[in-house]
Amino acid sequence: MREDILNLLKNTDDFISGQKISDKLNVSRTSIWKYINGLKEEGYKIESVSRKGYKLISSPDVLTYEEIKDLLKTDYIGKKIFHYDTIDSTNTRAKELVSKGEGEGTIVISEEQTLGKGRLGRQWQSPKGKGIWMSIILKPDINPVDASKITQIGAASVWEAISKIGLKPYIKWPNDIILNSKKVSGTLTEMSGELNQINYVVIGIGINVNAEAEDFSEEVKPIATSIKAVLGKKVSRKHLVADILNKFEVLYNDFLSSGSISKSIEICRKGSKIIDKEVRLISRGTEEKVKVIDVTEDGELLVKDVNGNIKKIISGEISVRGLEGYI
Ligand code: BT5
Repeated sequence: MREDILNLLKNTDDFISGQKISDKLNVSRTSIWKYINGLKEEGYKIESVSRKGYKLISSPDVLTYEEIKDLLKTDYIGKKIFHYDTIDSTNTRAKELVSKGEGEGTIVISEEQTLGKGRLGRQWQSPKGKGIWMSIILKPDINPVDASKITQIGAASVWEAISKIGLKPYIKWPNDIILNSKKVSGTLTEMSGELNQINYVVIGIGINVNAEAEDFSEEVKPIATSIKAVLGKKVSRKHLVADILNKFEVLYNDFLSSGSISKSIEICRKGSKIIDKEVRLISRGTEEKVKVIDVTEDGELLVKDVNGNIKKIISGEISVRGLEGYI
């Protein structure tokens, strides 16, 4: 009923009377009043004028399906959104939901994560209402070794959406999005499957949208930034979510039909700043200095080591750092 009332308010430009809502939805006017108060508590600004009824003035920036649906151009990505106020990790929740039968395209979004996960057991700080903390459930019929390519599709989609705001992000292979030399977004792709079959892939995307420096720990502060910090003003999270999902579906469909992520790689190359640069590759405690040559059509990093040998590095358990520091 709450959704029905909200939909009526959204679809009416002017006031809608309590009587009209009552007739349409077959609900008492006292109940309507209660629902309206509930919506107001959630942050919807609703004007109530006697004899005229109710009018929706503005909606809160919450990442519920109702707030995002009108901005989506997708066929199946984001057609179902599980929204939480607070949760341990959207990736963990997404995996639980798949085991309960949730299918391709379902999204989990939380306003806050208390145990947000980075790669390799690292932590992802996810302050309340300040970012996009979301996971996409996918069930691609692909070879499990190709699952990591989906990270590149995610990174390309986020890069495009942030660029659309007018900023100049770049992609630090394989999963970081950087603004002004600091990390604004990261992607964590998790997979369950057997040797030659995928059960599911969960791609978790974290973006610092309206976060302030104080929202991060002392350790993360020097390397993290947010879109607001760089742009100098708040950004609508729901538009950003929709832009990412709209782009993601196009690139993911292309991958499924062609078997290639070349369209995403094109974006990753365009957005990459490490091509032609010397970097340190860090993996399981070992470090190697290499020169980056390219990102391959399959999403691997093509590098030249100190002995002049050319190697392909697959994402997975590797981190890339600049020679002087994080970037
Ligand atoms: C990542 O890991 O960059 C993947 C982050 C994925 C987060 C999303 S949010 C939705 C979904 N649900 C989850 O539980 N996770 C996903 P990695 O490359 O390992 O980077 C982690 C490192 O980035 C940490 O060790 C910190 O140094 C730093 N960090 C932590 N929180 C950050 C933040 N909010 N912004 C920038 N850097 C951060």
